[in-house]
Amino acid sequence: MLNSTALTGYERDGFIPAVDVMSAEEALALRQALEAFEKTQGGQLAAVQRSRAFLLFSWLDKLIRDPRVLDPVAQLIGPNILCWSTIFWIKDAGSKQFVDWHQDNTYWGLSSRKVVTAWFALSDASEQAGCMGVIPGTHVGDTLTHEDTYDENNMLTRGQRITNLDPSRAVLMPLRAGQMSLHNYCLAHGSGPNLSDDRRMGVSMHFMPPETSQVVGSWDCAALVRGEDAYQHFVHTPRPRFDLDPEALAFHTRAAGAMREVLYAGAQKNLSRL
Ligand SMILES: O=C(O)CCC(=O)C(=O)O
Repeated sequence: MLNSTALTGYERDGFIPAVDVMSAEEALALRQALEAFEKTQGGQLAAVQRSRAFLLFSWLDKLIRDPRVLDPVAQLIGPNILCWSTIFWIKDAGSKQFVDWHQDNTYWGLSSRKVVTAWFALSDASEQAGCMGVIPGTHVGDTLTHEDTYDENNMLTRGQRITNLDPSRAVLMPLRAGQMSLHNYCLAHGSGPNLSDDRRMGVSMHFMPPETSQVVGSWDCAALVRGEDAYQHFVHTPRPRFDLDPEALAFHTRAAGAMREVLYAGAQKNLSRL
């Protein structure tokens, strides 16, 4: 559970840098499950497999419901919790890929400011490996101006970036495999390239209270992972009984498509990065 210092820090700064979730061995088993899947298809995840993969992999379906993840999240957003999406963030060793400074509330179409991202490390995300950094306090006040650059190495859907930001205020959030960071999705965040000799592998899980609604997309879904949903603004997703369960797989096609529609709304180009 989060202590009062962490909770006060979250209110003031918009993030909590490192929370222990599980041992490095347990996290390694999840990494191995993902890498075994990559092997079966002869290479990295396809873009569409990066998003909402809790509908594809039963280990990820379990992670978004794991009390070690949800107990701290409940302290931040309350007892009733929907998981809007998950996204894999994998930077191979030595790759030039980076994530420019951005605020997720600018393009997720969600009505609430109370959305929290739990970024879980499947491998060590050190400073050298390009861990995430945040700009404290940017989760309150006006949203900052963004521009779409379509930069080929920027992993964001449109290669977006905040135009006028002082990166000297950044705080880095290195994580060991098995830890997670928590940040409010209105907080400016980003990450540099992976200069280590191992893959930097993480999955972000995006949790929201059920009063949230989708204001951009025409149809959207979410997993009810704890408590009750008195609002029913999102269609509840099915659970995969096993990896690539055909029923959940068919739902994933629609769910990933709906998310892509939201993320690319109003963009000049669709780079199909998710
Ligand atoms: O993995 C990264 O470096 C960035 C992740 C991110 O932007 C997010 O979780 O919202």
